[in-house]
Amino acid sequence: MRDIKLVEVRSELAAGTRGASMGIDALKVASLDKKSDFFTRFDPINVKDANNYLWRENQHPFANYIDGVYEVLQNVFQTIKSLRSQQKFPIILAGDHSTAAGTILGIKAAHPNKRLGVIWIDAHADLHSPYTTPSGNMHGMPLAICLGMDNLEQKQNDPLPGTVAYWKKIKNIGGMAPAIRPEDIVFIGVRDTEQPEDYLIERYQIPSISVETLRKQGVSKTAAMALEALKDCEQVYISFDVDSLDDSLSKGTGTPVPNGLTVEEAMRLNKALIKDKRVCAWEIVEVNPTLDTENAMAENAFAVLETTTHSLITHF
Ligand code: 4U7
Ligand code: MN
Ligand code: MN
Ligand code: MN
Repeated sequence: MRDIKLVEVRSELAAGTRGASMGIDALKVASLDKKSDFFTRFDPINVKDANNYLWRENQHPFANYIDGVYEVLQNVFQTIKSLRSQQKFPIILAGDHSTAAGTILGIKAAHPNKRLGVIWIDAHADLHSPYTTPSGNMHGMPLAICLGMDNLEQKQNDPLPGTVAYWKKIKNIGGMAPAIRPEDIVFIGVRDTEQPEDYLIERYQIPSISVETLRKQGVSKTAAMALEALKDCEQVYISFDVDSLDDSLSKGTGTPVPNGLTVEEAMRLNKALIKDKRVCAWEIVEVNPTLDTENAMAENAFAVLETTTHSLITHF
């Protein structure tokens, strides 16, 4: 049996549009509208956010609100490290995707000798650093944080010294950087990347399974392939950014992208992946109800959350 702990992080600072911190509550509204008892079954932990930074001026071009993001990531890190040390299985509901870095660093800190693989289901590769980001939004940076990669070969920006100091501190949360190796990442559904990210994917041969390939070969084979690519990893973390879904199903997220997954595909994919015994945490992020109509995004995301959790509970 898995000892599931629900973790809520109302993160917001690292997204480019406002409102992702309300995503968790939108998921709860969706569950009520669907008459689901999902949220009665868990007693969630609330991780402290730093959304008060939004009322101050951003001091950090190329890494917006990195001072606040650093606080949130430290809080997520502590929570996940402690849960994993107690052998709990965290299911994390978060606003912006930067929190995934805190989760990954926390998993690694609890079990530093276990090689950690990451399955990243997203329209984006989230491999930017302050030196390469086109937007300054840190939800595009969590994997670079965990890899400890600045990608200076592809440098586009000159962040301020104060920003660089925070970036170093963030990469070193937990003091065991880097937490993952590039060959231990698998992308699924990634279809909107920039040149500096393409460079890293190519250079490190990071496996990336497209929506088209998933459709051609089927969901089960895709899940098996992703897990096989991580065969040398002893623990696996799955991160699900709702913009992996097609833009027709994900208007309520900050960066919708065409040609994405259907809800059915996302449900079957996560359901299959989470049955692997090495999977030790699962995360869903980036629902933004302020961009949505009639909470459609949260309803789609909730369907994925409920199905995946159900698969975890019934399988183990
Ligand atoms: B998400 C982007 F330029 N790459 O860095 C950027 F397209 O967590 C998007 O995957 C990042 O939603 C999206 O701003 C981050 C952009
Ligand atoms: Mn994305
Ligand atoms: Mn993302
Ligand atoms: Mn996103």
